[in-house]
Amino acid sequence: MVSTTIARDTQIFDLIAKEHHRQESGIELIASENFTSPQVMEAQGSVLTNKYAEGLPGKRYYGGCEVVDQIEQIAIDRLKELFGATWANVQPHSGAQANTAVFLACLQPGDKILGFNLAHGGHLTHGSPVNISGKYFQPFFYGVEQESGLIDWDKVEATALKERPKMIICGASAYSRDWDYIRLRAIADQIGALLLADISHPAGLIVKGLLNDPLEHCHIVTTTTHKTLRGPRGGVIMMRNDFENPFGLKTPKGDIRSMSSLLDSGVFPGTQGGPLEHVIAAKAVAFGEALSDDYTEYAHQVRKNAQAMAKAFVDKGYKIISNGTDNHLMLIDLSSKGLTGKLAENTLIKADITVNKNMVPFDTKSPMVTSGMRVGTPAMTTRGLKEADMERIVDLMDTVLMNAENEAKIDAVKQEVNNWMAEVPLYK
Ligand code: DSN
Repeated sequence: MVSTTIARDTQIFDLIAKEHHRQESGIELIASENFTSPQVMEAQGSVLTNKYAEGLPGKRYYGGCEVVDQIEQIAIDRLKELFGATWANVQPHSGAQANTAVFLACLQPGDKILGFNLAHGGHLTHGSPVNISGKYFQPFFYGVEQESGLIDWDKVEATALKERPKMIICGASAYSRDWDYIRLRAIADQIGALLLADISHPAGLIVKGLLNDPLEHCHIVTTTTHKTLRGPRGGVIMMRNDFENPFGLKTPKGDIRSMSSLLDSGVFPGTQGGPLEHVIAAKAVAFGEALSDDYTEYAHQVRKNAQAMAKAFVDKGYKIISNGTDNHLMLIDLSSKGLTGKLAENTLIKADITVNKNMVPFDTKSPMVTSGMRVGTPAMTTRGLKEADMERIVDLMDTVLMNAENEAKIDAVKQEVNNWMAEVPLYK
């Protein structure tokens, strides 16, 4: 039997135990991280990891897929219900994979794409020259206004009309405001472009109606499943309405293909092989959780906490890009406090408070130093914290940041953080 003949890998399991302790004992503010439920991890750690299932439910290239077919279909159905989609593919291994599959399905090498500038809060996979999206396609960018920190839709329109991209991409990694999908669709329609929304960050707030609905207006929507959605690490692609591909791509028989069939092929065999059915099962569990009333309450609290946190930072004289937040995160410009993002990240971690350094729009510092930090509330809201706790977190962060050279003060904050987190255990 496998279980009795293989020695336990204590080297790895000891490290997993250490990581568990790190997560339990610290304050987690990375906006893209969250804590899944035990049943999500149980599904992901199941025997499903043993199964190959290339293809789609009912149309596989392997035998023995009767059970995983049911699991994947449940994941698809729950996701469609959650977002009001009519078509979904739950196989992308990540958000980057989901986006790459969309590009393969919709574009030809060299086609123009227009995305939100990475240096202003956009994402690597929306045209960055170091990513396949910027190497295989011709990227153009829109950004935020220096004064307001907001996207100017008129400028997006002007760039779109000038460059005439085949695809406009909206969505961000570090933008705390909502998106005008109606306006973006109107811009896309003027030039016959496809509109892709990558809602990886705010997806969990969108499903509860706390932010504008991208599926109503965007041709295609991608998201990761592990940020506000609180599922396993992974990606998905969705549409509310299927349509014929607008650029005339035909099958070998000469038929015009529907966008859903192109997207399915963009995932497999286009950019992936066997789907991770254990992760898909975990996605199904997470989508089921997200359909619950408990999750509705959670999503509302994530946003209330972000607003309380933003106010607490502003009250202490910190500059938040765009002066506030509509979603779960905020981007803080630390330059007026005489700090860099790198110093903030490295100092806060000494007190077991985890954030990430982040470029701010028009940053003069390199991506490895940066002038800002990004913070978000999804993880600590999962932990049960409320608005008053956000004020306490900001107090602790401010103490650390204003005493970056004072090891005794930082150590005292670390003690407080560890004692506090022991009172709100993550996995009982
Ligand atoms: N790296 C993720 C984030 O932190 O936002 C996006 O891929």
